[in-house]
Parts: sequence; structure tokens; C-alpha cells
Amino acid sequence: MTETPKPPAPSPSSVSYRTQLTVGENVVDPLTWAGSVPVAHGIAPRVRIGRDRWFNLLWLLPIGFVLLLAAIAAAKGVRNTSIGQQFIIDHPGTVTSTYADRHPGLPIWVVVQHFFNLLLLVFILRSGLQILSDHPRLYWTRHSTPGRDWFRIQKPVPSDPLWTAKQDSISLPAQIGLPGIRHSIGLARWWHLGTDTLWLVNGLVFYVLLFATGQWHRVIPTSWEVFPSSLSVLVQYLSLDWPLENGWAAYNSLQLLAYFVTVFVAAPLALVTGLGMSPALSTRFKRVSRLLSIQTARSLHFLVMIWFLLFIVLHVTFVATTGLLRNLNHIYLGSNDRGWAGLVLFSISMIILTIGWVAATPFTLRHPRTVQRVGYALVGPAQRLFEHLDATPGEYSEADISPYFWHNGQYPDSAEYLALQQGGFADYRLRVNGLVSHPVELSLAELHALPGHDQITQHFCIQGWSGIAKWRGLSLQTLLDLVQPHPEAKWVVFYSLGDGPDGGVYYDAHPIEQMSHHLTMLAFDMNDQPLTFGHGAPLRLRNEGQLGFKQVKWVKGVEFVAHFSEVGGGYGGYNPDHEFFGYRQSI
Ligand SMILES: Nc1nc2c(c(=O)[nH]1)N[C@H]1C(S)=C(S)[C@@H](COP(=O)(O)O)O[C@H]1N2
Ligand SMILES: [Mo]
Repeated sequence: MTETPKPPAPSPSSVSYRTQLTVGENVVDPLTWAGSVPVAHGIAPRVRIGRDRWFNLLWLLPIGFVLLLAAIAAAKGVRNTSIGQQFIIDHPGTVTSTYADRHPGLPIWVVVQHFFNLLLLVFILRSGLQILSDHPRLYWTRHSTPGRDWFRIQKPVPSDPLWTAKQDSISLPAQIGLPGIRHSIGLARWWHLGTDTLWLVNGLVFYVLLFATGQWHRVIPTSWEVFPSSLSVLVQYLSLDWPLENGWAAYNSLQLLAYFVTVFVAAPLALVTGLGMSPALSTRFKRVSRLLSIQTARSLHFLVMIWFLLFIVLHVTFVATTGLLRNLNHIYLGSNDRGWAGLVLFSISMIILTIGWVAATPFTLRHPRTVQRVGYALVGPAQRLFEHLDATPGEYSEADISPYFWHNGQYPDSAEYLALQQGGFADYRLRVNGLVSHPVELSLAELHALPGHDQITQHFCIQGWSGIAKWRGLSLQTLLDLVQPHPEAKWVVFYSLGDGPDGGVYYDAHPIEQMSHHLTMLAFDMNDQPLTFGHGAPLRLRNEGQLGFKQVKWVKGVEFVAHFSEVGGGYGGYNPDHEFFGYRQSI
């Protein structure tokens, strides 16, 4: 037997970890989705009262019903008094203006925009609920401390010290959430941010036309009379003796106020609180971010959604009960007659809406790459703009450090990792190679010997939780100086010792220009202690202008490449490959 001589083993520093990656699927199979994450049900919504008493919001249904009956009785009582009667005579409920008298009716652009608004809101609300269910808790401080949430649709956080935010996520009914499967935040965000963008464009056009045509008279109150007049309408509604409506000429004052608040308060607030959750922006506008921390923004964003839901329910109720045919002719036809044409158009619009509603989830599961691509096309430009605002990630003080920092992701369990861990990482080597002049392999001791620094920064997980920690490590710039990337190197890929939930090594690609930021670091300490197992021992990435999933933990290799499309599934990271996230996500 002759032995064929083995070819010389390539020098380890030139071997790429790419071969350890897997390619993601191009369709979603709910059974194997996200590492076969099982269905997990949440609980009825609860609000915290005091330190640790939780109020089940379902009680609001009977309580609300009793309160409504009491309010009806009170309103009827008021109308039986002479003061009450005089008040309603003095303030009949609608403030007419010369504009309203001269320009009754709704122009066709209102008709068209109203329909688009309705259609987009369906997707915005569904995907918004999906996003909420990925971290089904709300807080008022950036710390996301278990037990300090003010609202939750999930049981209390278990005592397991390695409990992850992914384990904490819950399922929603498939036709409520979009795309309706557990932990589908990547796809839900494309729907949410993509339809948000269209909704904002629709809203912007609406604002412009409103002021260009004088239609704003119909939705902006111009006299203080609107308040007593609204009160009068409220009493008339509650006493079940409703005011005479003539929405064709002018809305009643309560309706006017509701429209005004929705268009000019709730909608802008939805935008501001939405953007308040972005790492790039909330770190850029530090003053704003002090007041409007990510969690305050998220909580307010939720309350704005509640406003929209209440508005929709009441709006539809009144449309149906105050002369349905005529109201539908107003908003679907822009005409004031009592024929059936409005109802026909309304029915067609409801069919379109229902088809869109029912098809959205199956379409998303069958064509997730399309959702990923179209979503990025819609929101990518804004996202890149924010990154180019020269984001200076917020830096905090020791006093800001979070008492609890959630864990997330898939823990490493390979023999390789366990052996390294048992050896106190004495055998650990960070392999840095690719398009560089000087590939290196560095032990932990060598990494510690390089110049390092501390930083106190905020982590933004895509699922919605946040936390502040102090990190110690070396700037990526130090590493760049050491290895000298070639000019063609435009992306930097970080490989983990841990696998992702679908198998294959976890990795993520970052644009090289973000590596030179003074806060981009490979960290080995967290809050003055060596990184724990759960948080990424022995080494993890911090790129503070980006979301949490890009902060690779348990880093074993760094590779400089021309473009991430050559790596793994080609979408820029494990989550982009397997769960349809974006390759940069700064909002
Ligand atoms: N290797 C690896 N790194 C990872 C993950 C993972 O699953 N595997 N999860 C990411 C996600 S989604 C988040 S939010 C952060 C969480 O870091 P923490 O556990 O220290 O809070 O790590 C990121 N890095
Ligand atoms: Mo995350």
C-alpha cells in the first residue's frame, strides 16, 4: 500500500470560515421556521398597577359597559334639566362657517386617499401587532427590566438566567399578525416600514391638498366654540337622542375634533415615536432621545395605535348608524344623494381589502425574498440617509447602566466551543483574514495587549428591548491598522463560534466605513467583568449605529470581502439569509 502524500495543509490564517455557513430557504415553512420555534401563546393584556399587581384589561369590557350605562343615564338626566336643554340650544353641535356653506362636499382626491389610507392601515396595524408580539412587553425606561414592564401580553419573565428574548416572543392568530407566525419580526418589519412609507406619502399628499384647496376648514377647528359644542354632541349621543347630522356641509364638533386629533396629532406622533426607536436616529438626536427613549417611544407608539383602533371602531359605528347610504356616497362617491352607488363602491373596496388581508400572509410565506427586497427598496434610502447623518452613538454614564440586560440568540454548544470554554479560552484564536495585507491570528492575551478603551452605549434589539452596558475592548480601527485591508475590501464579515437556529455558523457583514467609527469595537468585557457565556465570551462585536442582531457574539473570525453577496446565502448575514432581515438596519 502506497501512501499518497497529503498536500500541505493551508496556513490556518488563510482559511475562510465561509464553508461553515448554510444557505437559507426562499420560502417559509411554518413548521421549521426559525429553528422550528414552537407555537407559544401569550395571555390577555395586563397593565401593572403599583409595584407588582397586574390588572387584566379584559375587565374593561364589563366595566366599560357599566360606565357606558351610567353615562347614558347621566346624559338623559342632564337633558331633562332646563340648564341642559338651554346648553344644547346654545350649542347645537356643529359650528358652521362661510367656507362650509359655500363649498359643501368631498372632492374626489379625498375619496381616493381615504381608500388608500384604509387599505394601508390594515397592513400597518397587523404587522405592528406582529412586531409587538416579538417582545410582548412595554416599558417607560430604556432598561427593559423584567417586572418593570407597565404592559404585557406574556407571562412574567421566568427565573432562568439564560432566558432569551426569542423564547419570550409569542404567536398571534395567523390572520391577525402579519405574517402571522411566531418570531417573524424580519418580515413583519418590511411590511410595517414599507406600508408606513406609502402611508406617509399618502398623508403628505393629503396635507398638501388640504391646504391648497381650503378643505382644511373641514378638519381644523377655527373657534373655541368647538369645545362646548363637542360636549353638547357628546351629551346628545349619550342620551341616545342624536344630533341632526349634515356631514356633507360640516362635521359635528366632536367628529371634527376626532378627525383633527387623528390627522394632526396621532399621525405625526406615530411617525416621531416610530423613528424614536431607531438606533441611528435616537443616538443622533441625543436631546430628543433623552426624553423620548426607545422604550418611551415604543410605549407611545403603542398608545397611538390604540387611538387609531378606537377611532376606527367609533368611526365605522357612526358611519353605519347616522345614515349609512348617504355617508357612503359622501366618502366613496363624493356625492350627496341617497342612491346605492356608494354602497356598491364600498362593497368593492371591502372585497379588495379582504383579498389583500387574506392573501398577505400566504403571499409573504411563499415569497419572503420579494417582501425582503421590496421592503428594503422602500425603506432602505431613508435608512441609509440616517446612517449618513454621521451618527454619533449616544454615550451614557455609569449611572445609566441597565440592571438587567436581556440575552438573545442561539447559544453555542459545539465541542469546539465547550473545549475552549473549559480551557479558559487559553487556546482561543481570533482569525482575521480575507482581502488584507497581513492576516493575523490573535490570542486573547494578544487582544488584551492591544490598546483598548471603555464605552457605555445602548443596545437596540430588533425585537424591541433595549439595555445600556459598559463595554471594554479594542477599536476595530486598531485591527484595521494591524491587518491593512486592501482597497477592494468593502465589507467586513464576523463569524461566530455558535451556530444559528437553522444550523450553520452565525455571521454578519458590516460596511467597512462603519468599522472606523470610534465606538465600533470587539469587546471582551461587559460592565467591568469578562464577557459571560450568555453575552458572547470571549469576544463580541459592537457597532452602535445598528440593531442588536448585527452584534455578533462568540466571534471567532473576521474576514474582509469585496461584497457580502459572496458569503453564505448572500444576503449579508445569518438573519438576512434565514429570517429575511436587512443587511443594514439602523432603524
Ligand atoms: N453568534 C450569535 N450572535 C448573536 C446572536 C446569535 O443568535 N448568535 N443574536 C444577536 C441578537 S438578535 C442580539 S439582540 C444580541 C443579543 O446580545 P446579548 O445576548 O448580549 O443581549 O446578540 C446578537 N448576536
Ligand atoms: Mo436581537
